Amino acid sequence: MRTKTIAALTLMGLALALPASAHELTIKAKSNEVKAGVPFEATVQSAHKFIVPEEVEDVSRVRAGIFEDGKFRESPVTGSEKDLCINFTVTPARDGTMLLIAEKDGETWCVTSEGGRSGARKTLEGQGLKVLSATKYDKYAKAILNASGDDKTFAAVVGHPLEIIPVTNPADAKAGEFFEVKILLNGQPYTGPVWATYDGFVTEYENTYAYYTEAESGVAHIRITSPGLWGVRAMQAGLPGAEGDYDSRSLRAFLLFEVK
Ligand SMILES: [Cu+2]
Repeated sequence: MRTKTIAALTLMGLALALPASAHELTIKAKSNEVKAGVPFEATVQSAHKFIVPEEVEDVSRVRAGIFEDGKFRESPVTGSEKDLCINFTVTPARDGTMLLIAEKDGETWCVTSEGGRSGARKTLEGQGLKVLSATKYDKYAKAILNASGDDKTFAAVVGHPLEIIPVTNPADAKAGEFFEVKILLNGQPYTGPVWATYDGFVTEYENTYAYYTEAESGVAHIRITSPGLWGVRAMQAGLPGAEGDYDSRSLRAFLLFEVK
């Protein structure tokens, strides 16, 4: 009886927990013109549909900026309830390819006897809730802008715990051809699912991607099928937790680039 109740609660909890956990963190630039010394505006988005802004993340948990000359230069971030995104501005030191990054230090999401709740396991237990599972969702996004033939900036490794790194220069990406990426999980080759999609592929349905493959020893190939803004996504669940706070950690990564 007790087992059945817990199973039912787990299912109910999962149903409640999944919508919140499936928000994806992406970056969208307001233009494609990169010029040294000229402020460049971009947004951090959180949504279930690719590149359709839906929710303003907690700005205290989001960092965004430019990755240049081997360093992350963080910019101030401002939430916009009107545009449902987080705005930031960077000023590149150089012309050429620019790499923008966004990171979300996720809150712990618990499946409890009362449904999905955010908060550390011990905090919620302290409130008398029965916590069935506690997961921390950390998210990372990179956007490559203004890629060009002789600029290797696109291949920079920024050091995110889960990171998608292009092997193919986005400047060479073409519809009908394969785009190769390298994926690292804590610096080691990642093996697991990879999704990809592009702006406009679908606007009607959530969590719907144009392409699926699996990375083998850190390598995945995505067949590009359209010009436009592309996003490649990988995720890893079940990483070690932190006693009392969360049982496991889940990582999401998104790589964005423009196909001409
Ligand atoms: Cu969600």
